[in-house]
This record gives sequence, C-alpha cells and structure tokens, in this order.
Amino acid sequence: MRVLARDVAAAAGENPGAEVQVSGWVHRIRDMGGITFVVLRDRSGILQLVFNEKPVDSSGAALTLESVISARGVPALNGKAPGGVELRVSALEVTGRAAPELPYQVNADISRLGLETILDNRILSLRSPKIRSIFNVQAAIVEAFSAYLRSRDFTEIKTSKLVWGGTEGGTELFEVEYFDRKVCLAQSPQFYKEVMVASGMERVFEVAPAYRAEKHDTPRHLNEYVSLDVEMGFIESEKDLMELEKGLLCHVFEELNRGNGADLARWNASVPDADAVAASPVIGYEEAVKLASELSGRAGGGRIFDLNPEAERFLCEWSKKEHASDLVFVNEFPRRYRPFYTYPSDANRTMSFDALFRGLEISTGGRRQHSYEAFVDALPRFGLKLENMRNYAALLQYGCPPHGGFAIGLERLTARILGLANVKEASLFPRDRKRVAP
Ligand code: AMO
Repeated sequence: MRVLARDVAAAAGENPGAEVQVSGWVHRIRDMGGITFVVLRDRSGILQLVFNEKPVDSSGAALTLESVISARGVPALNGKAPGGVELRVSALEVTGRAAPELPYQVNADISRLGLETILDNRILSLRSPKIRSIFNVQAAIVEAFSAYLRSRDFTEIKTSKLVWGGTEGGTELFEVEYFDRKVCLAQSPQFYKEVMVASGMERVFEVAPAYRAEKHDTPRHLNEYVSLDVEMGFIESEKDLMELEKGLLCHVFEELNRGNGADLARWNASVPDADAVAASPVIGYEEAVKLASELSGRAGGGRIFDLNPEAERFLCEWSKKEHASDLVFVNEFPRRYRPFYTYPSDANRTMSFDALFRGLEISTGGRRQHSYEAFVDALPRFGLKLENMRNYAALLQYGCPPHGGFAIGLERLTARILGLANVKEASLFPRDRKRVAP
C-alpha cells in the first residue's frame, strides 16, 4: 500500500525493517557516482530515495525530472536527509515518464523567477511546492469562510453568471453570445443575493467567479476573480455587516494558524490575532480622505482627493501604527460614489463601507435600499429608468426586509495574507487582457 512521504518515518517506527512503497514526482536527482539520490515529491512533502545503481525505467532509459514513479524500499534514519529519513530503494517503476527537456524548472527557487515566467509556464509552475501552498491557503480560506457562515445559519447558494446587465456599472461588462442575442457575464451576484434574502432564506452566501472587463493591468485587478459574497436580512445598518465581517475574518485567520502553519511559513507570513481584528478602527469616508491626504504630506495638485490605492496604503499604515491592526473599515461613502441600491444614511452619505487590509481594499458592502418608493424616487439621480429596472422593482415591490451584505475578493485576501505582490499569483489560471490560456 502506498505511504505518503510525510508518513514514512512513522511507518518505519511502527514496523522496523519492513519495506514501504511511495509514489510521486521526481523533484531532484543528484548523481554521486556510485550512489544516486532522488528527491521524490508527493502531496504531503518530499522524501529522499537512495539508489545504489543508476535509476532507469523498464526500457533502460535514465530517470528524468518530473517523471511520476513508484518506489519500494526500506526506510532508514539519516539526519542529513529532509525529514530525517530516507528510503533505500529495491524496486522502481516509472509510471509517467517526463520528457528530458523541461521548459520550466520546477525545483528552482521561485523568488528568482519573474511573474511572467511563472504564469507562462502555469502547467508546470503549479507543481512548485511553494506556489501550491498559495492554493492550500486559499482552500482553507474558502472552507473557514463557509463554515463560519453555516454555523450562523447562512445557506450557500449558486447563482447564474449569465445575466442581462451589470450591477456594478456599465463599462466593465463582458458580452457573450446567447443564441440570437447578447447577454453579459455577471460582475457580482448582488441582485441574486438580495432576491434570496427576500425569498425568505434571510441569510445567504456564495463562492463563485465574477467577471470584470477592466482594461487596465494592475497588481490588484483580475478579469475573473472569485467573489466571497454574503447577504443578510433584518440588519439596522452597515455596522452589523462590519461586525459580521470582523468575526468572519477572525475565524479565517484562526483556522489558517491552526491548519496551515507550514504554508504560512513558506511565505514568511503571519495572520492577525483576534485582539488585532477586534481593534480595527472604523473611519468615515470624508475623514479617511482627509487623514490620508495629511499623511501623504502633499499639498496642491498632488493632494489625495479620494480613496485611491495610495490612500488605502496610508490608512492601513495609520491603522497599524495607531490601533495595532492590519484592518481598517471606511464607511459613510458619499451617495455619488455608490450604486443606486445603496441605502442612504442622510442626504449625502450612505450606509456602505470598504474593508482595507494591509494596504489594499479587500471588500465592499453596505445596507441596501429595501423600500420600493425610495428606490423609484432615487432612480433619476442615477440616470436610471424604472422601465429598465423591472427585476429590481419586482424584488422590492412585494415585501422586502431591510438587508445588506458584502463581498470579499478571494485572490486579494489570499495575496495580502501571504504578502504576494500581485493578485494574479493568487489565481490558479489568471485571466487578464492577454492571458486566457491555459
Ligand atoms: P466591489 O465591486 O467593490 O463590490 O467588489 C468587491 C470586492 O471584490 C474584489 N474585486 C476584485 N478582485 C480582483 N480583481 C477585480 N477586478 C476585482 N473587482 C472586485 C475586491 C473588492 O473589494 N456588489 C458589491 C459587493 C456587495 O456590496 O455585496 C461588489 O461587487 O476585493
């Protein structure tokens, strides 16, 4: 029976002198003349294999890097081997031979490779243990996010990504041929989340891709990203949502600490503790922009006028210094900056917020308008016509509870946790203007 690399030492302890079988990829080959060391890689880690003869396949061809093999042998303790144990191989089978010339060296130190090289060779670069650890962390984030919400009576939903129009603005939509007409790829499940709250489900969440036809190439944008969406009924204001998000992030961080210590260590990363999350400040939009502007120390045309990426960085530095927190919430966004569905708190401000984490906006949310009359009144302000908003009207016309929600960008959260410079690194198969393969 197959034993994983990480379990070989324990298997040897239980049954000394007995042979074990391991299977995986050839990570490294070191030919020392009489003896050859091969590092085998499997999903659990690596193991040193020792061959007294040159390892070859059944046709006599030399072993190649990245070939998939199975090896049998007796484990032996060796303080110099990774993990303190090695396997003295008695039988080798090459089950998937790799071509001798690799376009990308899987065992190379990735800090010396550029992002383009890593992404151009995605099929092989995903084999690098350090790169794969990004996606272990990502899987754990999704699991913790979902578990936390389920434990609070939220139901997971899956909504269509083919929609008739945008919710977040008209210019960033991908059009798709749909029989004899054009539809769009969903920018956000916002509308469907709200429909499901009003359906009586009250509390819903979704983990699914969202599409934005943004033309610019920045370290914070993808054209397809995974949106962690939450929506709940019977809230009073955005403050209920910020509290929920704090609890949620706190749980995600605790779970990463508990189960992903080795993945975090590979990236020299750590996550905030519960006290730090609890201490996250909340600052109103106008005040936040003023503060960022002051912190930048610039005047005149160089001043900071809105919550741009630079302001986000200043506010996070401030939060770290003054509140010992990596997280800061900005609320009370002006009505002119938020979509028509946002609930106004007064003539100019809304019950909406952004969460900034380690210098980057990771989520947006807010209370929504749930009164049909107020929605109809507000439409002209946004240049919208009721006859084009039939579905939204139907959501609000037949009894809708006060509600709101937020969405966290999965790649942005992953990137900020691990300190990745570009969100593309946190996407298995990133989509940008020029990249749609593999
Ligand atoms: P917003 O458009 O701010 O809000 O998006 C929410 C979060 O999604 C992530 N995000 C992105 N990540 C990578 N690349 C992109 N192009 C991209 N665009 C957005 C960010 C961002 O904070 N409907 C609202 C949410 C709500 O109110 O429920 C919305 O989509 O982390």
